[in-house]
Amino acid sequence: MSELNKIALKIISNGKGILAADESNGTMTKRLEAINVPSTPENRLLFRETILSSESMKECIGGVILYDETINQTTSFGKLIPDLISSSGALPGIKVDTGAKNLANSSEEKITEGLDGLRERLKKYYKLGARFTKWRGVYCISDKYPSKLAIHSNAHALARYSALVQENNMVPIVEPEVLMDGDHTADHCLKKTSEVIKKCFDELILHKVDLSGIILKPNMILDGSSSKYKISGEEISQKTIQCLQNSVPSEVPGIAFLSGGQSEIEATENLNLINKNNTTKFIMTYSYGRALQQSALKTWSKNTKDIKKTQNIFNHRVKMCSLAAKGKWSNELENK
Ligand code: 5MM
Repeated sequence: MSELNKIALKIISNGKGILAADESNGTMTKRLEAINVPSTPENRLLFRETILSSESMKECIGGVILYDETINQTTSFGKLIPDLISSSGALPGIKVDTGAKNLANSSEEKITEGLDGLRERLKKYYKLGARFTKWRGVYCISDKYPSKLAIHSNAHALARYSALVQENNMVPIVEPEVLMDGDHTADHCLKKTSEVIKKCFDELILHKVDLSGIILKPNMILDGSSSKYKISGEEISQKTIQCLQNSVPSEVPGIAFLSGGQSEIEATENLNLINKNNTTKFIMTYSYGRALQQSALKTWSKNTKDIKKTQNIFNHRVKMCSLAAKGKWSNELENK
């Protein structure tokens, strides 16, 4: 077993998953302004140190993805953020892409940037404690999109990123996100997501990436958010499993889904069904941003000093997701 494989398994085994707390300052500002909290470095830190100090971190979170600002911050009680994460038994991770920009010659689509100077940045992040990283490719979906150009160029970038990350002894999270926006059907999502993932693996293999030392972070197979169709959770789980079974090489240790705009309950319920019906050998867990933090953020905004109340909400959400990662979640436990 390679060192990278061990790290990947440590992050995602035994019902553990990933907390995606890597919102860039732009995104975090939108989230905080929506709850009438000024987006200052201090407030961004305060919310994050509150949830990162929660009890459920120990049992349910294997890794936390951070943004550059956060990995360099020290909590109000004097602990470095990466040390706070490690003290709960989880591994600190870092988002290393610099965002999705318009793709030349297909400007309605995006290409994720950040390869320039990446090798040097990775060394700096390793010293700060990071043991895994994240890069997100974003694909819009419609009759004509994602184009071959977007599928190819984002896969190429994800592979170059992954090779550099492994060269620096960290596990790359490979995140190709086919967005939920649109009126497409789940079958169209299945077709396009499969194409996107297959191309990512073609490129990862070409770039000699050790597939046993990565974690794939895909979207689930869903109807578009404005589609008139709404398939059942059972169908979501079956189509998602079918997609991954047919497009992910067997060496990959596990899959950690993004929530992509699903509600907290939808993301939990769908993950639970995926695990109940999982016929693959892949571990299937969560790498949620919004679906782990939304309620906690709302509660926190009402009284930022009531740390316990925010932590209780976060603990419940994380525990429900952890149960779902084992196929043991139920509505009764949700509402208990
Ligand atoms: C946490 O949000 C991340 C994106 O932040 P920026 O857009 O500000 O860079 C995002 O990559 C996230 O890690 C994944 O999309 C999963 O988050 P969700 O909310 O979809 O589970």
